[in-house]
Amino acid sequence: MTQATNTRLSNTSLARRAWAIRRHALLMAQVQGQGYIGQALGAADLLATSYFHAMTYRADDPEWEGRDRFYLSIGHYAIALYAALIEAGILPEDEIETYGMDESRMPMSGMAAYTPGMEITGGSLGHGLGIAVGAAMGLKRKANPAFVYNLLSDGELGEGSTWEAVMSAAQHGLDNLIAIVDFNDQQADGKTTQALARGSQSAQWQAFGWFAQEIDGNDLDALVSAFDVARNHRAPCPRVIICNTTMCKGIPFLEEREITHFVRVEADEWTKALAIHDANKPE
Ligand SMILES: Cc1ncc(C[n+]2csc(CCOP(=O)(O)OP(=O)(O)O)c2C)c(N)n1
Ligand SMILES: [Mg+2]
Repeated sequence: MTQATNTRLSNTSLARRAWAIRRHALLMAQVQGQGYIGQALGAADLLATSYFHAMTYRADDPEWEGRDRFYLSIGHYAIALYAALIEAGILPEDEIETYGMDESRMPMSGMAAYTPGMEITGGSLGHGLGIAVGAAMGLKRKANPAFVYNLLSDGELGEGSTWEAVMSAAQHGLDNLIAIVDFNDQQADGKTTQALARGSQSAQWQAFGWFAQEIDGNDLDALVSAFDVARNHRAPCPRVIICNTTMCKGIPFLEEREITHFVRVEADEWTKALAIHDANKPE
């Protein structure tokens, strides 16, 4: 009989989990010498909070019916989710060296068909929230109490299909749906706030009938509190946590780069990045 993983860790332990997620991602990016490492470093704290505080799942049975679902809209963030799945024991750590290679279960853009724990294929942006709405409706009809989490990016806020899904979730009162927006103020070749996602994000989601919180997405205390509040909120409406994050968080010489959507780094710089990271291991 497998046990439900329902780990509620202290914030010190969560910091260790986030550190380990960043390390797995750095090792994967090093295999290719390039990749979406900025996103993985930025989202590591919200992933640690999802997988080691908020979600219920069984590491040895990733398709267990009672699991909370984690839907990654943004296929290019796959490296970040692989790192979390490795840390959660759903993917084996020794597959890190296959990252992005032919026949690997960890291709650079996430594919549900190949990878345990990767619930949807999300390369074409703007579809994850719509899929999550359908799944949340289905779970309700089956009286399954699981939550559906959808991690979407600030770039996806410029997709009309995202806002159709936002309206639909509110219309159907999907209180089992929690959207997490990684608001890193980058969308490939410029700032999100200089494109379509301007103004108060929480006010916009609230106007559509959602319960919205906006937090520092690299602050574990704020994340834990926001996830708890989102899960326990009473009103019959969907919930969103807008996480303001810093791309490449924790590696200052990468944080300083102007364009961090796809990072290429020389071999000696990966070594330097890992050394900086390892020196900052939490107690
Ligand atoms: C429908 C669609 N349009 C365009 C793209 C090309 N594309 C890939 S990533 C990306 C940036 C999207 O913004 P965000 O996810 O916030 O980027 P990041 O924070 O990772 O830089 C774009 C435009 C795509 N994958 N799908
Ligand atoms: Mg972005």
